[in-house]
Amino acid sequence: MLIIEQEKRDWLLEQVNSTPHPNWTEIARQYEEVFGERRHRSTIRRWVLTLMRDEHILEHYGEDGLLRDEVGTRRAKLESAHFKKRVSDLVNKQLSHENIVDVIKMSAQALPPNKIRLRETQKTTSESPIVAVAPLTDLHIGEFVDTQQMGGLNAYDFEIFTNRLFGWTNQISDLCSLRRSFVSVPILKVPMLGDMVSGEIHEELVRTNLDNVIMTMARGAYMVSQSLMTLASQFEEVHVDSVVGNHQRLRKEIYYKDKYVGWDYLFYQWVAAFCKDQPNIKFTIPKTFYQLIDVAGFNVLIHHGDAMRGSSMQQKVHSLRQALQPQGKAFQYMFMGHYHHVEEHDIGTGTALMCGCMKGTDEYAMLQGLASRATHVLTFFHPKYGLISRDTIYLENFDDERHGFNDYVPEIWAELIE
Ligand SMILES: [Mn+2]
Repeated sequence: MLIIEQEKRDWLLEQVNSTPHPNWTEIARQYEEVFGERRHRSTIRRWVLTLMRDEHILEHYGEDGLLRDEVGTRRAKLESAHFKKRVSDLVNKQLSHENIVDVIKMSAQALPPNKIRLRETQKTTSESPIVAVAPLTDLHIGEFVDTQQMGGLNAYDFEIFTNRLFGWTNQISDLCSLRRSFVSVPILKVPMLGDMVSGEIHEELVRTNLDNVIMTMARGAYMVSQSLMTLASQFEEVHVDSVVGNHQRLRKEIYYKDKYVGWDYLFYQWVAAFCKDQPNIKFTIPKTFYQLIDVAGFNVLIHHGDAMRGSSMQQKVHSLRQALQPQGKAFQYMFMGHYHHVEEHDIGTGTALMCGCMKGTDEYAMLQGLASRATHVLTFFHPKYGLISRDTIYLENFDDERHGFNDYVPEIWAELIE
């Protein structure tokens, strides 16, 4: 139950009852005008949704119902804290991370599968189908970037993340349709390159994150699953290959042993669990922090990019090649996240590509002189010519476009999909 003065309560409910599509930015602006308090639009939205829920319970179950709900909510919060502590305990005791993964696989209900409706190409002039590669990286879900401190350069919260993800989904779909006017695109690859949740590796993140890392991970995974399920209906196959980032780690200190143990790894497991009934999505979630994936016959090395710290890109690529090549793991391309911007390096056989970032510039990046836009890339691979094109997707374009995902998260996650 939300404790808020009656006057504000009535005013807020009045605003949303008068329109089927409330404009939260506008309501937040008017709220400040009427009550003289500045509240972020995501806060206003959360309040209103809670108030509407309370009203609904009161109407159907009376005061007792509200009380029961309050008790249930508190219990769920305690359980969430308890679960978090158990995760840390398990990890600290070096017990098997797989136990947690098993719990996720058993407890998560899958989203209902989507029908696969391939948009057939009318007449293709090219014999060889091409492969689309759309990395998802550095979502930093749960991080809050304050637009006021950023001077309006960027803003980030859960709602903006969801809007950007929805826009990304639609643009990937559009850009593939464009190609389909001349060639077929049966396979979509979505490498997930790490830093999916904000995590708690810095004190300032612990202080300013929007919610605890457990809820963030589950809600974020639920949104990403809906995005993948939407795309899966448009391709014969969708391959999701993942590597973990550096923000996923459970402790502030940097560790290299058991690097897979952390929030990204669990996030990927949640996404896979939500998508398990969709027959044409295949997940590869390894414990290694790099993967060689086959794209139209080319070897693409994917990793987060934090291993490339220090010396120049050319040197790092060279040493990786020297180590991997004798094992028959030669790579022609390399895809990374971590750098939070898009950049290409020619590495002789192809490209080392830094694939952007969903969060965009934050306070840290701006003050370190690393400002850039929130971008993602979409690339296409031809079986003979390799990477033949790269598109850039500017994600801030979707900030104010209301997404179409289901973002209602009940207190009990098992009821997530209803
Ligand atoms: Mn990052």
